[in-house]
Amino acid sequence: MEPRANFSVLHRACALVVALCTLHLSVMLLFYLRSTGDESEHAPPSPGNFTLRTLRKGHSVSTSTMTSTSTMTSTMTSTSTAIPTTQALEKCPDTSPLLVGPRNVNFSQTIDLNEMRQDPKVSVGGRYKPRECVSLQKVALIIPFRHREEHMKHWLYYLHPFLQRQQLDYGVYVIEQDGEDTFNRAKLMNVGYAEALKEYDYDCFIFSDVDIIPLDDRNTYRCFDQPRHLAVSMDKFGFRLPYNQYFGGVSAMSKEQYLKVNGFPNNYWGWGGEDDDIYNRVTFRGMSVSRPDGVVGRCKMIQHVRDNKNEPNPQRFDRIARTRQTMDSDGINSLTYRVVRTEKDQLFTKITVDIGKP
Ligand code: BGN
Repeated sequence: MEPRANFSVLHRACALVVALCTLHLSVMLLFYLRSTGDESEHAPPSPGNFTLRTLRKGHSVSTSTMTSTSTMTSTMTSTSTAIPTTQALEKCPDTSPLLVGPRNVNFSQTIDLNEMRQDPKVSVGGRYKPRECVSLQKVALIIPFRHREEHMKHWLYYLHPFLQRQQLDYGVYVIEQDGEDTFNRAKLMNVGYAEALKEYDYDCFIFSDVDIIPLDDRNTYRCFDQPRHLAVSMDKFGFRLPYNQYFGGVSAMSKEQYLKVNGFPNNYWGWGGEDDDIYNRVTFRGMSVSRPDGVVGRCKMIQHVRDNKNEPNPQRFDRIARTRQTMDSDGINSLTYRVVRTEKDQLFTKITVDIGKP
C-alpha cells in the first residue's frame, strides 16, 4: 500500500505544477497581448490619427489651414464628442439673411455716435468683418469730404449697420481736401482708392457722396460684373434717374474695372461733370453700367446749401467732350498728392490730403 500512496501524492503535486504553469502561461499571454495592443497605438500613425493628435495638442489651428485640409475636417467630425472643435467659417451667402429691406431715415434727429463707437464688432478706423461667415468681397468705402461733419455723422449712423447687415468685410475712408481751394471730388476718389489699398487688399471700391443715404439694404454696396451705379432713385430727383447716363452720387467698381478705366479724372475742379467723365470711360472700355431697380435703389440726400469753393465748373462741358483723348493720361496713373494727416476714429479713417489747385 505504501508505494501506491506515494504515487498518488506525486501525481497530485504534478497536477498542481501543471495547473500553476498553465496559469502562469495564461497570465503571460494576457500581458503579451495587451502590450502588443498598446504598441499599435504608439506605432507610426496613419495620416488620420496624426491629424487628430495634432488637433488635440493645439486648438489654435488657424481657420484657413482647417479648410484646406480635408482629412482634418473629416477626422474632427467623426470624433466630435471628444474634442472641442473650432468650426471652419463658410463663405457668406449671396444674399445676406440679415437684410430687413426698406427703412426710414430721419435727418432731423440728433445723432450720437458714442454708443456705436462702443461696438466691439467694429475695429478702429471703421473696419468690420462678419464673425459668422467669410465675406464675398472686401469693400473700401471712399467718401470725398470737406466741412460736412454733420452729414458725416448721419452717414456713419445709417451706413455702418446697413453694411453689417450686408455681411461685408469693409473699411470706411473719409478723404478730406486740405485748404480752401476749389474742391475736386474726383481726385479725392483716386486718393481714397490709393490710400485704402495701402491698408488692406480691397477688391471693391464704393465711391459715395457724404450726403447720400440708401433706404433699402437690398441695394448691396458691393461690386458686380459691370461697374455699378447705386444711387439710382434719389428723393432729390423724384426717385428716378435724372438722365440715363447718370453715374453720380454713389458708384461701385472692382479694382479691375477701376484700373481698366484708369480711375477718375484728376482735373475737374468745382462742381459737375466728373461723374459723366467716368461714365464715358466705362463705355469707352466696352463696359456697361449695372443698376438695382428703382425700388431697391431708393435713397435720400441731405438738403444743404452749395459749398463754398465748389461752384459749377465752367470747363466741364469741354472736358467731358474729350474723355476719349484724355482718359489714358489723366487718372490713377497720373495721380499726385501729399498726405497731410491721418486720423483713426473708431468708425472711420480720415485722411487729409493736399491735392493742389486748378
Ligand atoms: C449733371 C452734371 C453731373 C451731376 C448731375 C446731377 C454736368 C456736365 C455737363 C452736362 N453734369 O448735369 O455732374 O452729377 O447733373 O446733379 O454738369
